[in-house]
Amino acid sequence: MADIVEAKYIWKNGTLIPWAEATTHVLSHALHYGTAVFEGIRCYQTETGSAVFRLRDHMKRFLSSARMINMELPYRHEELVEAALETIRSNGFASCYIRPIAYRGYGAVGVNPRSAPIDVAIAVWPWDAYLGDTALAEGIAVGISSWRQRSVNATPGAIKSSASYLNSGLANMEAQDHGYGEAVLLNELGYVAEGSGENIFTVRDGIVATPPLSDGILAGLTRDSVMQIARDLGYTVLEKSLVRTDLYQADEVFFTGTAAELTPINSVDHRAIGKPGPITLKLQGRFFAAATGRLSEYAEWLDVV
Ligand code: PPE
Repeated sequence: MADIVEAKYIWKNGTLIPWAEATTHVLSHALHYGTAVFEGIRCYQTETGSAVFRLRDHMKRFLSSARMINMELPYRHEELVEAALETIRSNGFASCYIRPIAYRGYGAVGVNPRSAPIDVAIAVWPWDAYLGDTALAEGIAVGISSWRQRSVNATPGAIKSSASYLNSGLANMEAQDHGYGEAVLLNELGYVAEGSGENIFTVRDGIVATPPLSDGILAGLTRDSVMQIARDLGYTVLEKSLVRTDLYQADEVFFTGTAAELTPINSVDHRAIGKPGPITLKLQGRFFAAATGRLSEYAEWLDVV
């Protein structure tokens, strides 16, 4: 969706190395079999310096994804947190996107990854609005994908594995081919799951709803933050299975994600939802205020760089 913007350094296996040297062999296991897990995190500029949004929770999810694919990372949580901060500092960005990745490297062929080494890297680069320049203010059109969400007993959505993102790529390419800004995937049972790289919410009659984790989605940290913000504002927030027509009938629909932040959805399958609604805009405003350190009640979500 975006071309890479190069930075100076990448953290790899414990040290900062020049961006151009962060390469890997073509026979790396992960390249052939998808044996990698990753994270996406954002660092925002705040009034008191740069700060990373929910860094500790992202690194927890990173370790948990790794463990679920039988990869014990050779770094502790605290070391990964510090490595991310060090990578940002060394590159001098006031705001950026952070991409930790752990993968099975060079040294084994065949599907069983266990004899391949575990490599861990953290890259950072500037990444603007994920779904286009007008997306945050005006919203985007989405379409239900003909591809189904990866199944909970195949490549579970709860594991942020590289393998899972072929599914996302297929859905996103199809959506763009059909003129939509993004895809919405239904799970194997036909319930609304998520976007190719976002969680999804509806608002109807003032009630905020989002699919439960058991519908096979990623436990999004933006989703979690927005649910908390909505509850703190006094809204009822339900985690409940949604069907396609729940999206058609909603007063408001929006996506959440680290890259997508809080992106309004203005139509689903060409059924108009309309301009970003009042609750969407209120939550979006509070989300950005929290992420940029303007709300003291959410200060614990930020780690100063
Ligand atoms: N679902 C999926 C499938 C997903 O990839 C993301 C993040 C989310 C939900 C939202 O999770 P969270 O970021 O914790 O709120 N997608 C990441 C990757 C995007 C990419 O294209 O790369 C992201 O937003 O960083």
